[in-house]
Amino acid sequence: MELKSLLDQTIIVAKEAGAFIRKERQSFDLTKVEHKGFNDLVSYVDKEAEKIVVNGLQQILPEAGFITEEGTINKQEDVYNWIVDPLDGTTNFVHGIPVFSVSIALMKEGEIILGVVYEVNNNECFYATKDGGAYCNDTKISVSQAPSLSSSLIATGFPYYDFEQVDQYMELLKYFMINSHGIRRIGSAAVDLCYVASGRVEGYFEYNLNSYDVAGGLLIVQEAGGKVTDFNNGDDYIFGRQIIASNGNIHQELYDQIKKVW
Ligand code: 2AM
Ligand code: CA
Ligand code: CA
Repeated sequence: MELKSLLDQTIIVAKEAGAFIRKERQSFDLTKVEHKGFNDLVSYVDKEAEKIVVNGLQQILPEAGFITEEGTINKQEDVYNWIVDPLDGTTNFVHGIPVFSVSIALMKEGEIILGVVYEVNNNECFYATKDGGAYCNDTKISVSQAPSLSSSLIATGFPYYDFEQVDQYMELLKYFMINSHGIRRIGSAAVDLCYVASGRVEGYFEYNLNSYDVAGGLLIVQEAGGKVTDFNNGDDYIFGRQIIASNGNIHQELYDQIKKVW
C-alpha cells in the first residue's frame, strides 16, 4: 500500500483513540488508576485506547506485527511492525494535566517509515513519512534555527523509577538550567519530540524510555530537519533507552555535557 494512504488512515486511527481518551478524561478520577509497578500508572483508558488503535491498524495493514505498551496483542512480523503507545503521558492524564498523546510508528525491516503523534487536547496531529517531510495538522514544520544552547529551551523527563543515575542526571539539569533559556518537563516523550520538531524547544534528552515512548516522534524530528542520537552519539535510540533529540545546531553541546557525566 502507498505510504501516503497508510499515513492518512493511521491519522484517522490516532484521532479515534484520542477522541476516546478525551471523552473518558471527563469522568476520570484517581480511584480508576492501577499500578503496573512502582510509580507506573495505568488505567482502563490506556488499555481500551490501545484496543482501538490495534483494531484500526490491523485493518490498514493486516500483515504487520505489533510492539505495544499495554501488550493487548503479541505478534511481531519480519517486515512490518507497528510500535504503539496508546496514551503517552499517563501521569498527566490521571492527574488532569492536559498534555498527553497517542503515539504510533510503522517500522519496515527495522527502520521507521511513518510516525504519527496526536496531542489530544491541543488537537494537534504531528506526522511524518520517510523522505516526505514533517507536519502538524496540515502545516509543514521544521526545527528551530537557534544556533546554540545559550538561546535554547530544553525539554527532558525526570527519572521516576530507577534512581541509580539520578546524581548524574541532576548534574545535567544544573548545567542546562544555568546555560540555556530553561528546562521543561512536559510529561509525554512523544510530545517532547514533536516540540523539538516544531521548533518550540531546541533540545530534548531522557533515559530509561521504551521503544513505544519514542518511536512515533523520532521520524517527525528527523523529517523536520532535526537530529536524534543515543547518549553515545550513535543510532541505538529506538530500543536503546537513551535519547537526545535536537534542532541539530545544539546537538554537540547537549552530547558533550551528557558524555561528561554519563
Ligand atoms: P507513559 O505515560 O506512557 O508511561 C515521561 O518522562 C515519559 O516517560 C512518558 O513518555 C511516559 O510514558 C514515560 N513513563 C513511563 N513510566 C512513567 C512514570 N511512572 N512516570 C512518568 N513517566 C513515565
Ligand atoms: Ca503509555
Ligand atoms: Ca509512554
